[in-house]
Amino acid sequence: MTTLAELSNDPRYTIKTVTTQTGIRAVTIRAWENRYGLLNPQRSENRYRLYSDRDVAMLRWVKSQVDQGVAISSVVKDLNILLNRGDFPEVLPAITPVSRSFLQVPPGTLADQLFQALARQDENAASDVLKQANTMFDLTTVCMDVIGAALIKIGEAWHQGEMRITTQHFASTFLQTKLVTLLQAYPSRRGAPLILTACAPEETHEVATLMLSVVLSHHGYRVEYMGSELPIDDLVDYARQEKPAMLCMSATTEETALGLVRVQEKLTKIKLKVIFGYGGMIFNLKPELRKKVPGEYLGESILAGAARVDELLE
Ligand code: B12
Repeated sequence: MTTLAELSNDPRYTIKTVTTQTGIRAVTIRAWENRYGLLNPQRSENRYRLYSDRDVAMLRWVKSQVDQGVAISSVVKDLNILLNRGDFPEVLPAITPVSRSFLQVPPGTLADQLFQALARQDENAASDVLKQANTMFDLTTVCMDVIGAALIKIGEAWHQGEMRITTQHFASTFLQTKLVTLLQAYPSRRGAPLILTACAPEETHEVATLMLSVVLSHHGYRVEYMGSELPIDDLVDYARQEKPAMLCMSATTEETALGLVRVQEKLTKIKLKVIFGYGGMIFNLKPELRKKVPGEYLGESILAGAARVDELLE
């Protein structure tokens, strides 16, 4: 991932803009500056504070630490130690949505640029596009509208024979790694329920499950992403051991959707008290399949699914 050191230090944004980009109130930003010496923004001619891209990213990092329960005084102390060592933290996308009026480039354009860079197997250019996305957009937008959209373009290019398999593997692995990093970057709520996420048996399409995992972890849950092509017995055995509140799975084809019935049967057989939730492309294309798969159908989109999980685990 990109570190704060790689971002511009040019003074650009007023405190009002920074508030929208970070979700931190202006009064809090000023209090952190006055009490703890966090940031020393330059001033415009009329004495307004002006923040740089690096400042904004630093505030997001500080907020992510505070949200994990670390005292602001300790966060600033830790940050200063890191900066003095030249050890800059990673750039995180904003947790709160960024107002569209501040966006210089729409997310779809960045998804196109990301796709083009990966199609050329140009890792540096792809990292630069993601760096820009992380400074401009909130987590959900980076995840769904930039990384997710680029992954779909890559899959489509492969399906249409326009992209060779090695490039598709390189590009998919690059982006899936970025999604996993996002999954690990956000703190879970203290005592939050554990959710296991996995692809349906024999399902090879992983993107939706990974994106669901990122969004659920952004909702504060402890999420363990189990990946694809898991043997059912092992998955059920792991669930018995870990006792998650929920098991969420995604299926893209009819065949893999029907594999979910077997998972549900095994869970029932061992009488595990877990909510079994599912969704995926094929349940949107063939809604009648929802009747065949027992458990909780979570909805037609990842965001709808995460909202349903909130209701179920409330
Ligand atoms: C990317 C992709 C691939 C990649 C997968 C990379 C990876 N590791 O994930 C690659 C190139 C490997 C691939 C391979 C195959 N693919 Co493919 N692939 C796609 C593509 C382009 C995008 C799928 C995707 O990731 N979408 C992104 C996610 C986020 O979208 P989504 O799954 O629709 O999810 C939305 C909803 O369904 C819902 N949702 C999804 N899951 C869940 C879960 C929950 C709990 C909830 C609430 C909601 C939810 O939320 C999302 C929206 O918010 C689609 C075509 C397309 N344009 O959609 C074909 C597609 C899915 N693939 C298809 C097929 C058949 C295959 C193959 C099995 C066969 C083949 N030869 O083509 C192979 C498998 C080969 C193998 N053994 O690996 C078909 C599936 C047809 C069907 N439904 O039966 C499609 C539709 C292409 C087509 N038009 O024929 N594929």
